[in-house]
Amino acid sequence: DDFFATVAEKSDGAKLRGDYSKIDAQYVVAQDWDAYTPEQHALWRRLYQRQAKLIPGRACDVFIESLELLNIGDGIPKFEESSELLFKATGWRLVAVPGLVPDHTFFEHLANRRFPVTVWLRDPEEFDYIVEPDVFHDFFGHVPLLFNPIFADHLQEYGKGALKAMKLDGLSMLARLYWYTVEFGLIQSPEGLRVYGAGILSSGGEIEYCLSNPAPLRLPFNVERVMRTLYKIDSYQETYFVINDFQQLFNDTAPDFTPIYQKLKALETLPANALLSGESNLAV
Ligand code: HBI
Ligand code: FE
Repeated sequence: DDFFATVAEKSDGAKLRGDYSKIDAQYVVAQDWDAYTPEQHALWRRLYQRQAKLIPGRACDVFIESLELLNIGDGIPKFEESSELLFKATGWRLVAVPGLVPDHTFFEHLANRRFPVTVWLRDPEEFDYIVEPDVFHDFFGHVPLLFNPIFADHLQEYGKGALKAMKLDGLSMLARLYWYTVEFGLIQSPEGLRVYGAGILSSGGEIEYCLSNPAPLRLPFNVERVMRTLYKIDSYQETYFVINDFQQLFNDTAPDFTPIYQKLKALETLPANALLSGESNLAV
C-alpha cells in the first residue's frame, strides 16, 4: 500500500529497518525483551551515560524529573513496566512497534494516548547518528515528556488534528509542526533556554549546539510560521522555535487548523534558515 511504497520501500529501494512479520492491525508487536543481547544492553548504557552527562542545565525540568522516575540507565527498559508508570501519571501507554509505522497508524496511536516505541537498537557503529528512529531515540527522547500532563494532552490533540489534516491535505504542515516542537523544540525557563524536543534530547551533539552555538536562529514559536518552514533531516537545525511553556503549545495548537491550511497553501514555504523582516533572533 501507500506506506510500503513510500516508507518501507524508501526512494532508494532500501527496505525499512525492523521486522514487520509479526505486526497486528495497529503495527504493534511484542517487545521481546529477552531477545536483547548483553552487548545491546551495554550499548544502551553507553548511550544513556553520554546523554545523562549532557542533560543538566540543558533539558527542561520534566525531562530530568521523569528520567529519574523511569530509572532506565541500566539497560534497555521493559516497555510494560515504564508503561505502568506513565499510565499512572498521565493516562498514556507505550506500545512496541517494529520501526516507522504509516502516518495514519502513528496518529491513531497518539489520538488514543498510546506512544509507539521502536523495539530495535542501533548498531555500535551508529552511536552518534541514525537515520530512522530506534529504541533509544523513541524511549529516551520522547517518553519522559509524556509525564507532563499538558504536553501529554497536547500530543493527543496533535494526533487527532493530524487524522483530520490527512483529509484536508494539511499533513506536510502538521509534520513541520511536529518536527519543530516534539522533535526539535526549545522552551524558556526562569534559568534560561532549555530543550524539550526528543530529536535533540537523544542527540550527543545537537543538545549543546542548539543552546550555545551562535549559528542557528532561535525564533519565538508561532504556529503559522512553523507550518510554513521547511526542515533539514540530515544536519543540525538551522532554526529552532521557542515556546514560553507547554500551555502555550497546547493553546496555540488547539484551534481548528482548517482555515490556516487554506491560508498557508496560498503562501510560499520558507527555507529552513529564513529570517523574515520584523523577526528577531533570540540572542544566546
Ligand atoms: N512511526 N514509529 C514511528 N515513529 C514516528 O515518529 C513516526 C512514525 N510514522 C509517521 C511519523 N512519525 C510522521 O508522520 C510524524 O513525524 C509526523
Ligand atoms: Fe522522534
